[in-house]
Amino acid sequence: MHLFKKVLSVLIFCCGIAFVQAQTAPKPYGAVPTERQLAWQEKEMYVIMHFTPTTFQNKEWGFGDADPAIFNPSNFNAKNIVAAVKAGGFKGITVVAKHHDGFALWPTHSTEYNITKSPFRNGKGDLVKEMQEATNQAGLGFGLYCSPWDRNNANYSKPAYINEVYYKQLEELYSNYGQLHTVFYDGANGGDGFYGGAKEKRSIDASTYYNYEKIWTIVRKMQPGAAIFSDIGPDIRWVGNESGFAAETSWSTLTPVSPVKDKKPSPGFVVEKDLPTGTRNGTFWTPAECDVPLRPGWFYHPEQDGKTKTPTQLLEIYYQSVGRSAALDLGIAPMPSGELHPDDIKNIRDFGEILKKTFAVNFATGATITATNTRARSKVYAANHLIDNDRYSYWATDDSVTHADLVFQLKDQSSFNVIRLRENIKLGQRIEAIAVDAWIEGAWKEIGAATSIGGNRLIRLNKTVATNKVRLRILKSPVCIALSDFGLFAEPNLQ
Ligand code: FUL
Repeated sequence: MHLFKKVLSVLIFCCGIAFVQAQTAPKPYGAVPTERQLAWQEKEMYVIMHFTPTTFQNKEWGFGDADPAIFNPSNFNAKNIVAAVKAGGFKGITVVAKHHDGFALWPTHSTEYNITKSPFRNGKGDLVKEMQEATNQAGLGFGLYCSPWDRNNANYSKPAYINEVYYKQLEELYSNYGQLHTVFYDGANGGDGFYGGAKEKRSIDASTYYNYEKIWTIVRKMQPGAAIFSDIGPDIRWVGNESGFAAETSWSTLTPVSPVKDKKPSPGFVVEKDLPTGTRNGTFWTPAECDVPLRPGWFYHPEQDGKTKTPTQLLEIYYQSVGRSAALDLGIAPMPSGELHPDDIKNIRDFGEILKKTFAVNFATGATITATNTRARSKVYAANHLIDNDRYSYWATDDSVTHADLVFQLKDQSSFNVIRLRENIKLGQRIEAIAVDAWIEGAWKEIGAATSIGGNRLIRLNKTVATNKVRLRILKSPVCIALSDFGLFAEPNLQ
């Protein structure tokens, strides 16, 4: 009787722990994303369009002295551009409303140097509006970039430019062009320019002149849904290069560091070498955006015809950006006619077709999954959440379990060469190392491995694997695991 009582109390105690854990989700780990950042993460790919008088001058950085009369595209049609972008699977379009040359593509009241002084739509045009309407009609997100550096304005580098011109431009743009999904802030700061005819070099202190704290307040107030991109976030960080790749180990958190001791980091003023990797256990949730032009330059140059990135090159970029939990922001550049070059349209479309085919079938769907541990043995955290279509339902382990194995008995013998993992990032970025094995000729064989996982990790294998059983080993995590997605896919040419 005595023994029976003891066993009973142990049993009650264990059930108690299991019950408590079943009721309690894992505690979030470190910095976590906001709703705005979650929405951004799901977008994965969007484009940024450069098209100003600089296009007509065949330059990359307009000096700020171009005659507005040269901005005269004969065949500009926003719908055609949007359709080409959509065919590539991109989910948004950011328009450069003003680049460093200072020319505003909307009828602004802040400067004379704007589209109403050009022949476009007989001086009655608003290119930003045309793009916004076409973008929203196609169901894509709209974003804006208004360069703080302005090589046209006579007052650039003085308070008058910032207070009477730049903030005003932001207010016009953020109130008249619908709900923005992202806004882009660039770190290019000062240098030589036209500056109202002064034609000189002007330097500013990037950490103070623009007063980014004020700018972020304007954005938050007027566009609360817009994810802010800059070298240091606050929502999305620059990845530190314009080649389109995040580091193999890329954390979604960052502790920005200033290049000068005792000064605050700011856009254009940060230790760049930290940006491709982010910071493990960084202070802020600040995942990376990889901005890279489709052609060698951000603007169209006829001599670069034939150098448009091919679908194969774009795929490489995709796996090293989107596949490393970053976003891909691809630069598109209309020709002076206002149209995209036929090669650009074709390569974007073909790239999109490959992606569509690749991710059409998940060979892990319908698998029977066995886990070495499931939190509180509860259905709430069961491994089958890894193969449902909910990005945030997840499999979790008990608090004390920081490595675990899962075996996926696939429904059928399958051939694949892409593996996808996603953590439930609402609980932070947890996992630090994983490996994947396939059951081949009666034994487990390692086929892939990765470090950081985060919101989206794609492992692209060099050859197709054929098997009916796959094992995922979570090797390292500082806290219990919260994984939401496991997928197996095949690129079309390898099927
Ligand atoms: C850079 C700019 O200087 C380029 O001209 C381009 O706009 C790119 C997207 O950002 O830093």
